[in-house]
Amino acid sequence: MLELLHYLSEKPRRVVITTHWNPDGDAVGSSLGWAHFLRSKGHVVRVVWPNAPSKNLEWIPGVGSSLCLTAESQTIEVQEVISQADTVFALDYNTFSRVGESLQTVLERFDGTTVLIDHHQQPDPHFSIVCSDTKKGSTSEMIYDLIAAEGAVHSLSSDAATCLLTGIITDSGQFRFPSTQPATFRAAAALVERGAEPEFIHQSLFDSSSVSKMHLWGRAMANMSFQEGGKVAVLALSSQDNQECGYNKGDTEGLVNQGLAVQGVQVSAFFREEEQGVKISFRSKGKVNVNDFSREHFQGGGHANAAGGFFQGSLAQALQKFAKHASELFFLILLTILPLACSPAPSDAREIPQKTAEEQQEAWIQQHRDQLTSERKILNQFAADKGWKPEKSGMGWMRQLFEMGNGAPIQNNERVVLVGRATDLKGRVFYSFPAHKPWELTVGKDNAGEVGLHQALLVSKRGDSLVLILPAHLAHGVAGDLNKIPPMSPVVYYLRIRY
Ligand SMILES: [Mn+2]
Repeated sequence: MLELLHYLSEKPRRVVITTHWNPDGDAVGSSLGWAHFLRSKGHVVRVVWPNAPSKNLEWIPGVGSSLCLTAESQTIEVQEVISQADTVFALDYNTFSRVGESLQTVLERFDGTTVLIDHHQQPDPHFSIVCSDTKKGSTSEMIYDLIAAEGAVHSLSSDAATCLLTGIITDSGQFRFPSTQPATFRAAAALVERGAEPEFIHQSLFDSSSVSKMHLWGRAMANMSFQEGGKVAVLALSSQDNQECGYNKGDTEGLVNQGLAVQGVQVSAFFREEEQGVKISFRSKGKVNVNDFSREHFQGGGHANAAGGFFQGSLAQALQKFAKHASELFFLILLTILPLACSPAPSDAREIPQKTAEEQQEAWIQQHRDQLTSERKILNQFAADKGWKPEKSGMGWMRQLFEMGNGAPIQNNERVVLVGRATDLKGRVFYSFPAHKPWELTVGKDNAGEVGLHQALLVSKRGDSLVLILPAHLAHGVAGDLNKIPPMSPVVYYLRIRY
């Protein structure tokens, strides 16, 4: 942050401020708020959006003025403006691929200073200056913090204050999401003091619904369905729904939150069918991480509690895929919390005294989550390298069937006899149990064998030949088996189950 303030104080810069595709309240609010401020400090500023903001944002001070350009419709002008700039800001997105193909190409060729200011996870490190804070509820709040750090809040115009408060209100879900902190309210209070009017902003944002929007929301809510014992709400609009209700861009923004309004719901998923596929929004409460889930299954991402996604195919196929994986949303929480139980107290706890216990725990959880994610990638790659397409369980183990047996499905408490070996990912053998010395165990009961092994046996049949890939936490975890399997080691089982 200081690096950026220093950079801006050196001399007036020629600045272009960009945001993500389909700029929302935070993207428009932060880019224009920042633009108004930088202009007042003597910099030459243009705002470039990949495409036009939706209709309910057109009242934001600066929208429609010569300050702003839209890359989709003003391609040549945008190229010119960027080629003349010495500084490009990327606001409210984490990597250039979020701006749409044509603007992305222009930005990637830009050879001046690039500055990222964003609160999304996984910021691209390739910017000249990176201001990333994934704990912040909005980029607009980050912009406010920058201006406050400069000691310049008193110089904010009411237009700039209105822009920034708009971004804070929209991205915090009106001060409701967990990222809403005391600092958020302090920023909001200061912006109101600088002339932003909450009533005007709220009315402009929320009391401007079109008839088509009301009909679409009504239809989606009337058909809302529930999964996972009422913990997951599903909202969906087919192409036919959109056509019949006269869908306009922006009509379904915020609709996904309606699912969370139902008692007991922890995850809301909204699917909207488009020509090219299905656009998906996820929202969650508490520790349920929809960012990981969407990355894994729906080519998307975002924040832990709010993420987007996409599915290539029909609405029915997207819903089917979601139903198949929905239970993982809750397993992922278990996976991140369970390993904590056996973690040693981190030695850096004393070295970072400014972290509260809660922040420390957040950091551990995030660390475990990252470990699990990278392990999952390694295991997926391992299977892909072998040319396998294993079925994947919600818990994280994978099972590749080579030959299906004719025997009965295996039940809990049954005795099974296994022939094969257990290895690491490089094929080094931990244990082998050849035909003359097979391994006998009782399913679901024996201490012998790992959780993942028992689970996989319960979906197998006598006579099956299979490979089972277990991530470390479902094998012997942080300790290893204190014999041949080292700590934190995935285990691969090559197995034949005897009749
Ligand atoms: Mn944002």
